[in-house]
Amino acid sequence: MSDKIVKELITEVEKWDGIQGRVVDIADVVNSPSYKAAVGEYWPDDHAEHTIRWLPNASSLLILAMEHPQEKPKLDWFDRGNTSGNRWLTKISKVLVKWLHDTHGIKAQALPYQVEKGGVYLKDAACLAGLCVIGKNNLLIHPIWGPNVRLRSVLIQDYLPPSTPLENFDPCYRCAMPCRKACPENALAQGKFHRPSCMLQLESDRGNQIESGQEDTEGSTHLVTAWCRRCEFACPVGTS
Ligand code: B12
Repeated sequence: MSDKIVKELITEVEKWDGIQGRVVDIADVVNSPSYKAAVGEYWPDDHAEHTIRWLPNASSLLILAMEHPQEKPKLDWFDRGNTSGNRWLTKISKVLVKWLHDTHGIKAQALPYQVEKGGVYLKDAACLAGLCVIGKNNLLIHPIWGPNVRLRSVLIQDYLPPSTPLENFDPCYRCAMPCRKACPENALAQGKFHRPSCMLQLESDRGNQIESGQEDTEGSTHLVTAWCRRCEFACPVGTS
């Protein structure tokens, strides 16, 4: 029965253009490498203590991946504290929460993006769910979309059978790794992602906003932050 629900759920997710979904066991997610690396950071022993309280005894997590092609840069433009890509994924998560409830009587909860607010480490969850693998650019690599993906998650109270990680997909094997040379702050030059260097570039992006091509409510030029995506775009994998 629950296999059938997962199948129906995935069909429901994939009715949206450029969206894929997979189910993962929440216990595996909170034991994944990012949680170990980030001990003490945004992750209290009792995760009910986050800004939002998780559904009690939740068992599963639905991971949503959205294709974020290069030719749609606006999806990533940061404006009024969010991006339109993230707003779109939030909307989809809420529709799916309602669908799970109305169709199967299953309680679910759309989780926030930020880990400190009760979100999960999305890359780890997407790897475990078999949507992508982690590449040498420290980003997820999707078999079709390459690193041009954005994520979101929905916590599900019932246990739903999880998907399995991808096998036989090793996109960085024998790659010359142009991603490692693409970073203007050399955040990948040592072979391991160096967060403070990446942050320098993103701070610079924040300080150098670009014109969106629209006007704000007062008729002035509307400015947005276009975050650096060079480590994404350097990757040879993907169609977008
Ligand atoms: C905080 C944050 C940042 C911070 C810090 C990033 C960091 N990695 O430390 C800053 C602001 C620097 C940043 C930068 C960027 N970010 Co960011 N970020 C996040 C956020 C909110 C949390 C990530 C985090 O703190 N991870 C914890 C650290 C410890 O993990 P980590 O460095 O990734 O390393 C762990 C994994 O690689 C894991 N791992 C390694 N191998 C394996 C194998 C398996 C099987 C598993 C399960 C795990 C695993 O183990 C490592 C720890 O030991 C997520 C959203 C979310 N809720 O998850 C987005 C997110 C990761 N960011 C994203 C993006 C796109 C970016 C940028 C390209 C900027 C941009 N244009 O938005 C850059 C890319 C930098 C890079 N090459 O990694 C996307 C990634 C999409 C993708 N294709 O992977 C996410 C998922 C958000 C989204 N919109 O969907 N980010």
